[in-house]
Amino acid sequence: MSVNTLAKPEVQRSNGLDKTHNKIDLSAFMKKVIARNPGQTEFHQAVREVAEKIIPYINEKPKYIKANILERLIEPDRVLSFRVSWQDDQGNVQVNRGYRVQFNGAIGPYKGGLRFDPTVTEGTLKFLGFEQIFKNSLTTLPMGGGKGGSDFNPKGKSDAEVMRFCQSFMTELYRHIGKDTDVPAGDIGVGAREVSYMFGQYRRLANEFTGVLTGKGLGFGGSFIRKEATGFGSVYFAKEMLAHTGQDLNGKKAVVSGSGNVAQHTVEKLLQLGAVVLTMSDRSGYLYDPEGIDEEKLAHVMELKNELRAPLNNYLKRYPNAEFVENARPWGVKCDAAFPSATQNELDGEDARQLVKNGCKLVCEGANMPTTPEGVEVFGQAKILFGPGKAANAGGVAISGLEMTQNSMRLQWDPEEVDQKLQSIMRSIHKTCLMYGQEDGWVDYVKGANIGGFVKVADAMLAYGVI
Ligand code: NDP
Ligand code: 2IT
Repeated sequence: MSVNTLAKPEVQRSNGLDKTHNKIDLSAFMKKVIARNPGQTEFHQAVREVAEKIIPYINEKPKYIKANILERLIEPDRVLSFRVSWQDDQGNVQVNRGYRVQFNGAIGPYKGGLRFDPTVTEGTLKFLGFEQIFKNSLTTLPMGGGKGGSDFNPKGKSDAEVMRFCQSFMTELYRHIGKDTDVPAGDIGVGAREVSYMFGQYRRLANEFTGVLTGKGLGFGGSFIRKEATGFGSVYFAKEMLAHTGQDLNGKKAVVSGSGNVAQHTVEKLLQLGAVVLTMSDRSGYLYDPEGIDEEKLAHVMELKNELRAPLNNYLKRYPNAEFVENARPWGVKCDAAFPSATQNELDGEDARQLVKNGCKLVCEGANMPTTPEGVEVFGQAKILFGPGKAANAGGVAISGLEMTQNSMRLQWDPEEVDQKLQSIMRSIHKTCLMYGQEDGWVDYVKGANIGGFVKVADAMLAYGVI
């Protein structure tokens, strides 16, 4: 079989293809990914996790090898980077960098959130945009993968400063997005306030009211359940994994990290399904409430985080029986189920061993790539239920997709209808994971999600020819 980029043996090797069998070799492939994307370690990590599962699959499918699909898939359609100048409350001119990674548009408009956090780099957004391709494909909805954001830090900024930043950011971004081109939403540091400022500026610049951003307010084009969807969806996914082994969440002890959008609604749904929630966390440490974080306490966390924008340790002022452990993560607390819902690489090999040792039987990733590769390996060896982010947290973008649908139809479905659709999408993602990830007496959800997300995108790329 001939492969167009294999004219010379040297090229063949650097391509990661084993020249005798025309099969892709993982380590040669990764060597090239690292050389072509220097310093973008999170992107390397995300690609490796996918490549490990996809390569054995496509090595048996010459059509993908021949079309060099994997190498095309890891190269973004385009990466936009731009200056964002804005004035702070003292009148000083500040400069940040804005980005949008339009990673893959094969199956629909680019879709994915915006992250505002000082740690944001092009590599971070390439990792997130890459994950988003597979996640969006798993939802069954027609959405391509994208991600964007800025190294702007919203912490400690006034509403007026956040507004000026968002308006300046959108003044450049608006020419690159559109309801049928690219539809951003929220992520870390971008919630209802930021989406509203950005949508207001887009509407003003483009002079049109369209579904160009999702996560909008309910009175101006937002969908019911979008706010809750990532957290609810993650718990629905956990419920499916448990049901598959004849169990449920009732009475299970759960440890949750984060206290933002995803964590809050994960806790809300866990409580509704009878679980006992012992922890939440933020950048300063974790909260351990041995009596359980109930609805009333959760409402207080929401007030602290969403309205007062205050650190989580303020919880102790109202509930002094709880503990706050500074600069630590909650994985040492004994539990049946863990829901990492804060950020990437927040649960490492050591944490994973501790969880398994303490009897944890399920880990469901509300965040994107919260578990390090070593951690994933520990869970795999222990054969516990492990739901990777691209499957488990896909409920958020799924309801974003349905917000786009409602905007196109110019109507708004009621909350029960959207929640039903969310549950059915999470069930379908679980089914896809089973289809590709079922092993002897165990389900490899990482494999199932990666291959399940890959096939539709790869087949669309094949159909388009060489693009
Ligand atoms: P938020 O900004 O609402 O909340 C983030 C939470 O994580 C906060 O509690 C924050 O602490 C904590 N956190 C952030 N960075 C760190 C860090 N470096 N170390 C420790 N804690 C940290 O974001 P979301 O809840 O929206 O996002 C959480 C995760 O879920 C991210 O991985 C995101 O990509 C993913 N996700 C989000 C979706 C969505 O719909 N929003 C959809 C799918 C995935 P603090 O309060 O101190 O800032
Ligand atoms: O990581 C994610 O899936 C999100 N931040 C949500 C993206 C979206 O477009 O709703």
